[in-house]
Amino acid sequence: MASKTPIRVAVTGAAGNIGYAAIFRLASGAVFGPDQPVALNLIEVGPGLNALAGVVMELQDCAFPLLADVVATGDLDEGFKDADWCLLIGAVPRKEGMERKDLLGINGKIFIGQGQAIARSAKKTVKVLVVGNPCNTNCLIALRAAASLPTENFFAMTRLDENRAKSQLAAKAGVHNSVVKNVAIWGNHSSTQYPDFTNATIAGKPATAVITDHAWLKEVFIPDVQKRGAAVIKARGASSAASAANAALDTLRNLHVPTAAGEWHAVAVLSKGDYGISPGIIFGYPIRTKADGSREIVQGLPVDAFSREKIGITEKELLEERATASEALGLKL
Ligand code: NAX
Repeated sequence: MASKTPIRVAVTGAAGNIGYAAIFRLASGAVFGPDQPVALNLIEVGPGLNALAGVVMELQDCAFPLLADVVATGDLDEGFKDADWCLLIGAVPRKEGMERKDLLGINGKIFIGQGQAIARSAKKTVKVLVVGNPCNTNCLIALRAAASLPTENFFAMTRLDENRAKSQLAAKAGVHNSVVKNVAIWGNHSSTQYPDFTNATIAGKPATAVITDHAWLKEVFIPDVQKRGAAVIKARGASSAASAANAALDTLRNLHVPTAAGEWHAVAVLSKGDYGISPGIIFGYPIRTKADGSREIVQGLPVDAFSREKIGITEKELLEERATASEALGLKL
């Protein structure tokens, strides 16, 4: 095995659909590279713990050269112990008849407990990526519960939306998706998100110059990206799992490795007012990882009146979610 110190990744919901699609690739070196050992702390609850025992057997059966250690547990402190990264995937799904407020209350309690345990047991430099929905507000709850940790190290996943948007733009332009860059996803990972085609590029040119059908961009592309998750559920009979896992791993890699000059990726972070957004919500921004490993919101992108209106809609929804979660949990987020 490579001689570097392993990177320890804690994963909640590890035996669920997304967890199962993520951890084998993590163990194979797909995220941190072929010379970087990885240790996995796998966290589950209830019946998920039985399934997790089988997942651990499968990890053993892969004999991964880079997998240094596996911990499987239902205990949060054991699970987050010494973690460099926490990938918070497990969450309670919305069931029929459940109000949004109920969902925010149930998941809120989970993310309070997880935030507190991360602050107690993970490394002080730990970085946390929340995937479990509603991921922006769950991330805010975890961040507030882990008050001793730097707020800059908390992220919510909007990368699946970025990847979906890139793929749609590439198909419309008749190019490979690898030449589509800089698609910001502003705001919430929900149907109000704003996939920003105005700042995107295709083969180095503005996307709006390559795709001249601007009515398509405004009236077809945006709602298609916003509702892509629902379309996958309709077709597959289950929600996005492999693509969500892939996006989570893309996010980890992008936050770990410096971003190429002039490029950025989509991830949601705590707003401090950049681009006029209300401070104190977890908002999807264009983000770069700098050479020193720290991250910054890309500044100075043009935001036209159309974009401003769309960004305002998703900002309003996040403010409402924060108010609803605060009320459900009886605290001020
Ligand atoms: P599954 O129901 O397949 O798996 C969830 C797993 O989490 C289960 O095994 C369950 O036992 C476990 N779990 C539940 N509560 C837990 C807790 N408190 N601690 C540890 N484990 C816990 O769901 P899956 O399809 O994997 O989706 C997971 C989450 O990702 C959902 O909340 C889903 O809405 C969200 N998604 C987020 C996306 C994003 O882009 N941010 C996209 C995909 C996905 O919809």
